[in-house]
Amino acid sequence: MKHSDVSFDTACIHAGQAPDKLYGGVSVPIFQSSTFAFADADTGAARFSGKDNGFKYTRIGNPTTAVLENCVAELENGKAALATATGMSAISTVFMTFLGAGKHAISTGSVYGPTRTLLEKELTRFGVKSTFVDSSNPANIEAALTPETALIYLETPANPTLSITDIKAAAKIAKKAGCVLVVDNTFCSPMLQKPLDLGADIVLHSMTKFLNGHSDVVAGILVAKDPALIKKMHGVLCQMGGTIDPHQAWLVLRGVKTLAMRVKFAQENAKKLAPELEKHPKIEWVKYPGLKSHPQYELAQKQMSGPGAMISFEVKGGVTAGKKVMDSVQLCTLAVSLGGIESLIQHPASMTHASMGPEARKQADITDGLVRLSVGCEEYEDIKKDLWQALDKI
Ligand code: LCS
Repeated sequence: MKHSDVSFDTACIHAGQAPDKLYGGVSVPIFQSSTFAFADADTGAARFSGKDNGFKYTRIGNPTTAVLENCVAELENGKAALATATGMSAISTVFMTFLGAGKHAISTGSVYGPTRTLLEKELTRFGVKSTFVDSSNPANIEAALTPETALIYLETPANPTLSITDIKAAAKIAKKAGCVLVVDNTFCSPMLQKPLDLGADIVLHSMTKFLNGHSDVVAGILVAKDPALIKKMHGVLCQMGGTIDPHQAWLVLRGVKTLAMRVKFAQENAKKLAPELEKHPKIEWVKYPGLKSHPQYELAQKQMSGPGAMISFEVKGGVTAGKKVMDSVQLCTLAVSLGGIESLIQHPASMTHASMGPEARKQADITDGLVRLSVGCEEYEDIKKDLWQALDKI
């Protein structure tokens, strides 16, 4: 059954999955095996030469992982996918595949801290240059192009500013310049945004977040419409070694079954919370794609099928007041990560985006007072009561 034949919500439960052929198990079996026996030496040789596509070694491929890859590829309207040990493993694989000495990358300035650090501090050691731009204005992407630009990297909505980039406009620029367009779709999940349909070449996720959704796994994935791109990245991943473990892959498959339910519920909570937060007398500003005050509100309406469950805000009184709120919540958990079933609150400048350093944060508009809230699936009134009592403590 293909996603095109059923609704997205139904596809989350069934995509890429059928009862197992041996015993009819409804849940996909976990093939917890590092290696796979060959019937004879010729079969082994055929598998390594690519004439036979059977499994050989779990770093190179695993049946449980393959089911997850087919499932997420379908949900993203892609043709092929490559699961990885973490979101950062997906990101480093894409960079190691398409960048190299003398090559140049253009990236959204406000990206997950370690993504920017990887480009800015690690890959520069290997001769890669990067330019970070406010990609919410596509002209900034175009202006940063050089003859060496090989890759354009977008995070939209961006972590943690929730700034939004026009994927279609960026795709036009990438196509004209002959470079690969990569979109980190972690904040939306395929439920709310389909970058491949908007012209991106590769979409990636930290599956640690909404796709798995239970704050109990770290994992990543890369998806493309062109299987040749996935094949190229698979080659690099096999050498780099950032393969997902089959048990982790199985846990994510289980999480994906409830993706639509979780995202809808959390998003409903966030849609109610954001305007109420915006009116609260102790709040300086709120950034949420579903608010008319969001600078790219119109674009969000066009590009995303919903505004999501991530909210950023600043409390009057800046960092000190923000810390008081984070120290005073009792239901929301003070922790990094996002997209879990539980509400999580954190301080990007001192936590997720600390590695970027103050200069890069300033350039990316990540203020010291910004507090990020990943709205979970608790009852709305319980979340609101908790936040309001924490705001009262200031
Ligand atoms: N992309 C985005 C947009 C992310 O938010 C993260 C992690 C990653 C990639 C990396 O994924 P990982 O390797 O952790 O699976 N973001 C985190 C955050 O905001 N808080 O803690 C982790």
